[in-house]
Amino acid sequence: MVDVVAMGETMVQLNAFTPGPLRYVNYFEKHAAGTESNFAVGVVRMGHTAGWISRLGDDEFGCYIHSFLRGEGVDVSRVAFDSEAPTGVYFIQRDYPVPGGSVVYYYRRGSAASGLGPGDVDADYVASARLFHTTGITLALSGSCREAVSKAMESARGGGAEVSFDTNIRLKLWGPDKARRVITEYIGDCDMLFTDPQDAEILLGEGDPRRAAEEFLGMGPHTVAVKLGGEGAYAATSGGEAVMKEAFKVPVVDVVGAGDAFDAAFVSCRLRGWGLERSLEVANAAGALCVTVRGDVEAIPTFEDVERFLEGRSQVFR
Ligand code: KDG
Repeated sequence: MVDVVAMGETMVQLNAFTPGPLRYVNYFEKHAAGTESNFAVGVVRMGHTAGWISRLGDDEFGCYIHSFLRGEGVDVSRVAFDSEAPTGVYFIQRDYPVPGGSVVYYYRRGSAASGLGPGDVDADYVASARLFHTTGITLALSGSCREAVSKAMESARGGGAEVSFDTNIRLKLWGPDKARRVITEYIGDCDMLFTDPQDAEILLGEGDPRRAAEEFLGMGPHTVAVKLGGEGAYAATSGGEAVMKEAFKVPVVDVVGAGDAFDAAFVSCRLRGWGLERSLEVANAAGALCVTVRGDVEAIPTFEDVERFLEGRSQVFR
């Protein structure tokens, strides 16, 4: 039994070592990355137990991801290996054409994780957790992934576990109309919803954080957090609370994965019963720390790291 169960695809990320178009990049750094497993690593760092449900290719990259996540303390007992389909891979192009930005290129069609289905979901395992988490990326992967999400959400709710969901719309995986149609069907079954103005615009035709949060709250979740990148985040609850927190200014090295660090820290604070304002501050700190280092999970902080960050007491020699 674990506190939190996350489900979705994890890929090998090949992060360009030099800036510019990928065709001219000769060196890449290998990382294990996937929004839901990033989240699982984040909640483990924050002091909870977490499990990850997925499928991996029975190949070198699958072995790498499996042992990496196990090494991070994530329970991988519900991960299946598939000998017929590969582990997905994606590349990150850096600083081009937008300096400071990243472009993602996926090689994941037909991947092992896109074959995830209801048979991969251990209903008792999910029902015994305190929270189940997934994202719009899993919903985009395939019909069987959507069935797996439905079963996991149903199991969670049946067992009294909360459901958290990040809209995470990736337009390289599906078009805005399908994303809206599908994601909207699932929002009513979520307790905590994470989104950003771009996704809110696609889902509601409303990118203003306050108005979007209000609309989402009317669809079922009791808590909505709207991530605003370098501007911070806004969160509101069905109980009438609402907080806006500015982002921490840090040197930005790699923005990919920051949203997952934010979600994990926010959920962790809420599971501890902390208030909205403190939760948002810790989540902003986790997102800020994450962008200072290459890779998705490497700089997702522990609570102690967040505390030191917030106190500004980090020391060079420890
Ligand atoms: O949040 C970071 C993820 O988007 C990244 O690691 C890749 O999971 C990923 C995906 O499917 O895009």
